Amino acid sequence: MTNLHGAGCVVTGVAGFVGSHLAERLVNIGCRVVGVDDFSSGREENIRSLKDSDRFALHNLSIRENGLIERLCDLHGNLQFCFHLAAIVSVPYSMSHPDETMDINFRATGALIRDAHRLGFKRFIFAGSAAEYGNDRRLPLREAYADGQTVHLSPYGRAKYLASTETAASPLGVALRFFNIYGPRQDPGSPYSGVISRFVDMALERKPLTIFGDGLQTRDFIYVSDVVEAYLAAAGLSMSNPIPPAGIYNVGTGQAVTIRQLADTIMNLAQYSEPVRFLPERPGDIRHSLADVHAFETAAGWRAQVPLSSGLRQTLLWAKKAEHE
Ligand code: UD2
Repeated sequence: MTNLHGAGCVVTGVAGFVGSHLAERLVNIGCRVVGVDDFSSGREENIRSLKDSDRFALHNLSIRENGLIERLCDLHGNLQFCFHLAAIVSVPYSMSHPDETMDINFRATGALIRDAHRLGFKRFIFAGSAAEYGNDRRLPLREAYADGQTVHLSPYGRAKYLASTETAASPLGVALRFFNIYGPRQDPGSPYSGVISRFVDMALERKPLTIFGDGLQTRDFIYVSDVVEAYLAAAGLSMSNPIPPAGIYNVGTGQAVTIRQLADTIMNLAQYSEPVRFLPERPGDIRHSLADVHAFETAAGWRAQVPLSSGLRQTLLWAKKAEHE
């Protein structure tokens, strides 16, 4: 078991949806967190509660900053874990800005991991994505299916794949391939925002939920607190779990849900029953996505705990509260 007292952690993308939840949890278990964000998509309000903690420091910097890790080590001393979440997160943006996406989502990651290794970090955990599988139809998706033959549907997917591969090649590297993450703080703001954040927003505004296509497409939705626990397990910071070897691991629930079922569940929980609106299928959408979760279960003893209905209830509660703030 790792002694948690004062373990020093870098979290890039700390003001993002997932980064802020991860940083809160790390601070709560007694770690020191050095957060980095350039606020290109992160938000101040996500880290409001962290700012008062004497175990949290924030740097408004890009991950492309030369010598970033060394500078943070000079300022804060004894840093051992790097959780690298900062990235261009929009797939459409990656299509119109492929070079910038490669630079930030792939090359900058390589530089960070090399520096972390040189400076004696214990672990470097990278936020990979189900987009690394392209449109592979062999479900459930196993880690080995993404390889040199995979056709990626966007520079986002390609860059995540290259960065995961480079991470896993390092002795301290663990890449977690996240399926569809949802939960409080996910921004419903654009047509490409996560479907759950959009449906929750529409249900609370009493607007019809919009389904692209026939709604029989499926996804593997994972709640943000399960994702945070997966990060801790990957770092060896989970109390009783084995420390997984360097590598690439899927993080999902292993359960497929149709978009129609999802819409019904959200409307039920929100006590709202307007008929849904069917719109044309979204160009480039994949039909089904489902994680094979055995590898991480075996290596780290991790398994998703939060049932979809509970996660949705929490998300709705948060969104209702946020409406009134
Ligand atoms: C996810 C990622 C995307 C990329 C992709 C790779 C999110 C938010 N998006 O896209 O960035 O990594 O995976 O596979 O994690 N839908 C509706 N109505 C709506 C919104 C969405 O029917 O108002 C449908 C959408 O057409 C899709 C499904 O819901 O079939 C899920 O959409 P999504 O954008 O949440 O996630 P996904 O898996 O398409």
